[in-house]
This record gives sequence, structure tokens and C-alpha cells, in this order.
Amino acid sequence: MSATPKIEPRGATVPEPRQNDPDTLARQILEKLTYSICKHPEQARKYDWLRATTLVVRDRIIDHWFASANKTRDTGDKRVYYLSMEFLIGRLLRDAINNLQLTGPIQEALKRYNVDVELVEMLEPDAALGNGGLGRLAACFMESMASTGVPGIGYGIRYVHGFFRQEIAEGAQVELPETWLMHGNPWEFERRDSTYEIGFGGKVVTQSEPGKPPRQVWRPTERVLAVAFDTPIVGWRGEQVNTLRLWSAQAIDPILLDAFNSGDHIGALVESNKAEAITRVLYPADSHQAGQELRLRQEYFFSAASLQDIIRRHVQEHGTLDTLADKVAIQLNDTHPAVSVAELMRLLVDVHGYEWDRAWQITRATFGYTNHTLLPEALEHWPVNLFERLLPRQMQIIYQINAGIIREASQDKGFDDTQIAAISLIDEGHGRRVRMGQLAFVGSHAINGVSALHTELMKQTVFRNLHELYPERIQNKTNGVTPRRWLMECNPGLTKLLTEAIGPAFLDDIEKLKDADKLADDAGFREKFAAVKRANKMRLADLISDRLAITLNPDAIFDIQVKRIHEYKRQFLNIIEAIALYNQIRAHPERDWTPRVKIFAGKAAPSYVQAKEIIHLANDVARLINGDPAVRDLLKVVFVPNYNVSLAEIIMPAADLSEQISTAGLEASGTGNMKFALNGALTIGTLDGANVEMLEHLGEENIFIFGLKADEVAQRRRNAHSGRSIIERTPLLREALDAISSGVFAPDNPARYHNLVSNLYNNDWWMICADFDAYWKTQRQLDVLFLDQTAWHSKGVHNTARIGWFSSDRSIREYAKDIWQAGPGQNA
Ligand code: Z2T
Repeated sequence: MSATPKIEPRGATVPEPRQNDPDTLARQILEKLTYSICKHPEQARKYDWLRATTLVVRDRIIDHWFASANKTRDTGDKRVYYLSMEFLIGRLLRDAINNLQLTGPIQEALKRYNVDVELVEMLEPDAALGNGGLGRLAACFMESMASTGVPGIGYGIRYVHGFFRQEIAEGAQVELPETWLMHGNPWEFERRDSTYEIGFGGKVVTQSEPGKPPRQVWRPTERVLAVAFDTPIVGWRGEQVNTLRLWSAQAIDPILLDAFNSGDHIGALVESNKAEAITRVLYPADSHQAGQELRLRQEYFFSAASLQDIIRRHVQEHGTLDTLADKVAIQLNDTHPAVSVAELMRLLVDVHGYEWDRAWQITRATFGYTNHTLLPEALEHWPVNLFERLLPRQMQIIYQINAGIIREASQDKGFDDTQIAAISLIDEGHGRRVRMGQLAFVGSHAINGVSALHTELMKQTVFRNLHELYPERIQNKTNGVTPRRWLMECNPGLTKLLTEAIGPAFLDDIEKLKDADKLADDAGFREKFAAVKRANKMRLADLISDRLAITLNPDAIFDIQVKRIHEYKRQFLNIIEAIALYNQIRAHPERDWTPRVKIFAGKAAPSYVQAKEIIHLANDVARLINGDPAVRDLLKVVFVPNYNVSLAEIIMPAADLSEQISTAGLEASGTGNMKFALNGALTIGTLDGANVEMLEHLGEENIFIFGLKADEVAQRRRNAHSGRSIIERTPLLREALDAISSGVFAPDNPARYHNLVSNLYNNDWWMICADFDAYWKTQRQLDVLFLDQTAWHSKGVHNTARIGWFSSDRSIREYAKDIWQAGPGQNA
């Protein structure tokens, strides 16, 4: 859509940047309260103070935002576009205040009115436009791009309802709608002049003009509008502010006047309801493909809008698409935006008249693709007939891409039929489906996994044949987390302690935390480190006491597993260990048990039956154990409802022990593992995902690894491994499983967990039985270690000091250099 004409203003310049002293801030907060919110300070509620403070902080951001945008436009530097169906950004106020270095002044300004900044910050809704690791990674990457000076724009969907809110009712998960926009959203700016038409359905016609090759033209039958909403992403020290642009769907005609005038008042709204449905709600399935048409519509909708926006900006600035790949890098966050490959080809060939081969060259040079899972049930593939009906021209293009790839594979590389079937973009085996992983792969010049192990497994399994065809394309980019949110903001106590001990240099280069490594042997430092941890544990204990009325012993091991609930993540193994420990404490009350609190949190996909049973079991077990006076303060089990980013910010700093116990080979990376270690927790984990590299960086004495390795898991699966014989020869395991089967944890429905348990006997697909003994023994080793607080905290200090490499700043610098050729030092 063409923008409305610009006015040529006279004598209008940007106002002077805002002052940051507490006096000015206090005065302006009052201004906003009065003139933007229209509240008298005596009538103002906490929520009004939040809004006024946000608006004052936002003014400071805008100054930097303009400067960043102007700089990139003036230098003509390459931009990075991060296309992601999910951005799990959480709250933004504290992040913005921290990165602008306004923490002290804002606190001081609000104190003048007797307002506590923390209470105000806690009222901000937690923007949950994502499911878990993948969406949170996108948020960390946005912040790190701004912090490392990469001109990056995130593109995604402005879901009206983010990830559902979880309640626990009688032990079971209940899903409730989430309404983050209810009070409006002061962080977003609607950009009506960046609105595009998005088509669906219809047919493709061939247009011939004399003297020109015939052109394919897509004539969609359905059209909706994509409207841009921009949110600023503030980098460290406010030096750069990038943009997160989220698309909202709107009908072109809000009401069908014909229908309305003829009396059909409901029918008049059908179109706008259908259009707006596209961006209504986030699909809550992680690592599982949601096969619905609406999901494919979402994927195409935000891909097509983003590409039109990228192309418009590029043509405006450079006048031709010949240079697209020199000035634009587009990263596909998993396959959700993979239809972009076909859509960019359509725009280049059908709309801009490029020859096919040249268009393909530009496309491949522009895209990069990140894979986040190898789980077969999570790989996206769409029925050909659905694809064809919704996106007929893109389907033709996919066939044409496929023909070219297959020709190359058989002619140049001599691939046989089995190999061809493996690389084909069309899966012929399951009623003809488009394989989005293959499409993203062949359309990209770089394909990456998210940990060293995961990348190797990509080469050996899902992309084996494509890797053989294009052996240079797969590379590794190990995930990272932003140290601003996951240390400075969530753990001010530890940040202060570290600053006093090693100086502030680590705030700008987190790998300088290494300077704290030697302090592991400094008794004075260790004691302060322990005191910070204890205070953080008290804060979590208070939260749990408030919300769940469970009292925790702050001197117990806080043993925490928080993440999406999934069989491969093996919360079940952790619960079984809790039951076994409970049995042992009851059987041997005279022994010197180390007090332990097992904390769980996480959401199950609403349709994932086993995951919901695991949540139910955790709650049932918690009720029984917490109510048994025989275990006193020695063991408690807690399931904290509604895990989200804000809760994680309280949990990470409060952990002694981090549970990263996935079946080896199945967790692509994990990122919670990094957040825990940064905050000084020790890890018990398998050799899976990024745990493998954490072991290398931390040293084997500072992380507790157990269990089968990825190749051993694969081998057992091939040999029809089952749990029965292991259970029979492992009394601790057998007794725990017997207890579950007996119904003691579920007196209202004793059969509730029969399936969960019988799966272990018959199959043990997730190697819970296979790993139980090693897990149990490692936990008991940790019990002993915890009694030696000196040894424990020394390892904690080593974890914080040595984990700096797992910063998303490092990840982003690697992407910038090896995939995007963008950012500082990369522009020729
Ligand atoms: C997700 O969070 C992850 C992978 C997915 O595959 C989907 C979702 Cl929603 C399609 C996670 C991985 O499970 C985790 O190991 C990884 O750390 C994270 O993505 C970020 O890469």
C-alpha cells in the first residue's frame, strides 16, 4: 500500500533529548499522570503510576530510536530481519530502565511520591507471545542485536491472546485465556502507513504480453490487511534501539454494507471476524506440529507482510532488488516462516520480473534457517491439497524448486531413488505433504543447529541427505541468553556483589565474569555469594507461601525443574525420584538426610494427554508428601502454577540445583540450563543439547552429568528396549512405580496413572527406567556435597564465573559474522 504523502515541515526539528536526573523524571511522571492519563495524583492507582512511568521511560527510548534508525539509513548498512512466529519478551519496563541506566534515578523519582518502583513494575502484563525456549531465544536475540550494534528488525505476529494462563484445579491443569492487551499497550506504536494486503486462495493465470515471456499472476479470492505495530527494543546502555514489528490482521471492509443494509447484521461481520481470527491467538503446542489451516494462514500472513515491508524499504533506499542479498539478511526461526522462500520467489519472478535462476540466487543468498528440533512429531509438513487451495502459486513454485533440486541431486551427485525421496520437498509417503524443513533448507545459504550436539545430529539424521548434497551449508550456532535480563535485572544482589568484587567491566563483556573464578577459593566472597543466594531463596519461598500456602525451609536444597512439560524432558523421572526419596526417608528416618525442596513449573500443551498426566502426578505427589509429618522438613514438592518469564526471573536466582535431564539426543539446546548456571546453581543433567558444551566450559567437577548418551539411546531404541527387566531388578524404582500404580497419590481415581506406568514396563521410550539408577546415585552424591557448604558454593561461583560464553551476545556475534555478514565490522 502506498504511504500517504509527506508534508514538508518548516522550522520543525526533533526536541532536545530528555534529561535523566531524578528531579526531571519526577516532574515528568507527574506531567504524564496529569496530561496523558488524566489522573489527579491523589486518585492515581498503582496501574496509573506504571503507565506514567512507562511513558516517561518511553520518551527517553524514542530519542535513541530515531538516532538508530537514521544511522542505518544513512550508512546503508546491511539489516538483519529475524522472522519468528514467537517472541516471548515478558515485561519490558525493568529491561528498558536497566538498559538506559535509569534504575537509580527512576527509583528515586518515584520514591518522592512514596511509590515503590518494584510494585509498579510487577503490574506490567507479561507479554507471552511464545511457547517456550524458541520464543524466549528470539527475545534474547532481539535484545542482544540491539546491545551488540546489529541493525535488526524482528517480525512476528501481534497475537491478541498470548500463551494461555495456567491454573491448577484439584491437581490438574486448566487453561484460561490470556489478555495482555486489556489495559492497552504503551510500548507499541500502530503504523497505519505500513499496511499491506495479504491474499489467500483463488487461482493462477498466465499473462502474455507480446515480446515478453509469459508471466504467472496469482489472483487470490480472499484478501486481508496486515497492519504494523512497532515496539522498541533497547540495547545495553541505550546505545542502539531496534524494532520489533508485529503484524495484526484486519478486514479490508470492516462491515459488508450490502448485508448490513439488507438486515443481516451478523452476516455483515463475517469477513472481519474471519480476517481478525488470523492474529487472534498463539498456538500453544511446542515441539508438536499444529496441523490446522488457521496455523498455515498465520504463517503465510506474517511472512508475506514482512517480505512486502522488507522489499518496499529496500527499493526505497536502493532502487533495485539486484542488491537485496547485500543489504538484507533474513533469518527463519524454525520452519514457521519457511513459506517465505516460495513467497520471495513469487515476488521476484511474478511481480518484479526476475528470471527464475537469478531470483533463486538472490533468495538463497538472503535466507538463513535455524532448526530447533529433530523430534519427528514437530517437523512441519502440510497436506499438498490444503497448501494448493490456500496458496496456489506458492505451491507451483515449490514444485519448480523441487524439480531443480532433484535434477541437481541426480545429475550432479548421482543420488538414487531413496536419496531423492529423502531430499524431496514433497513427502509422497503420507498422503503427499510439503516438507517445510526441506523447503527452508534448500532456500537458505546457511542452516544452523542450536548446540554442537544438535548440529551433528542434524547432519546424521533429519538432514542427512541434504547435507550430503550441500555439505557446506550446515553450521552450528550454540544458543545463549541475555545477561542483562538473566543476571542484572533478575539478580541485582549478585550483580552488585560481582561489581564490588571484580569491577563493572563484566557488565559490558559478560565473559569477563571469568575474573570472579578465583574468588571461588575466597571464603569472604563465598559467604557473601551464599547470602545473596539465601535471600533469593527467601523471596521465592515467600512467593510460594503466598500463592500455595506451602512453607519451605530456606536451608534445604532448592532443586528446580522449570520448562515446558514434555515426555522427553522427563519431569516424570524427577517425580519418580522424589517418590523414591520419600520412601527412603520414611524407611530410614534415622539417617542424615539432606533437606530438599523439589520445585516444578511448566505448561502442557492442552491436547498433550501424557504431559497433563505428569502435571497431575506432580501435584498429587506434592499433596501427599507435603501433608506427611513423617518427612518433616526433609522433603517438600511444589508445583508452581503459570510458569512464565516473570516467574522465571524470580526462580532462576533462587535455585541451588538445576534439572536438565532430557533423554540424550532430544533437547536441541536448552536455555534454562544457562540461566540457572549464570545465577550460580549447579546442574544435574544428561549429555544433551548445550549441557555438553556447558560441561566443557565449567569443568567436569562443576556439573553433574549422568545417564545414557545420545548414541546409546538411539541404539537401545533400535533394539526394542523395554523397562520391565530394569524395574524388576531395581527395588527403589519398583517401589516408587508400585506406589503410583496403587493409587495412593490419586485416591479419587486410583487408575489415573496406569498408562503412564505401563508405558515404562512395556516400552520405556524415553529411557526413564534406563537412567533411573544413575540419576538416583548422582542425586545422593549431591546430597552429600550440599552438606559441605564451602565445596557447594565454590562450585556455584565457578558456574557463574565460567558461563559467560553462553551469552546471546556471543551467539549474535557468530550469526552476524558467519551467516549474516552484518553488524559492526561486517559492512564493506
Ligand atoms: C521450542 O521452544 C523449541 C523447539 C521447537 O521446535 C519448538 C519450540 Cl516452541 C520446533 C526449543 C527447543 O526444544 C530447545 O531445546 C531450544 O533450546 C529452544 O527451542 C531454542 O533453540
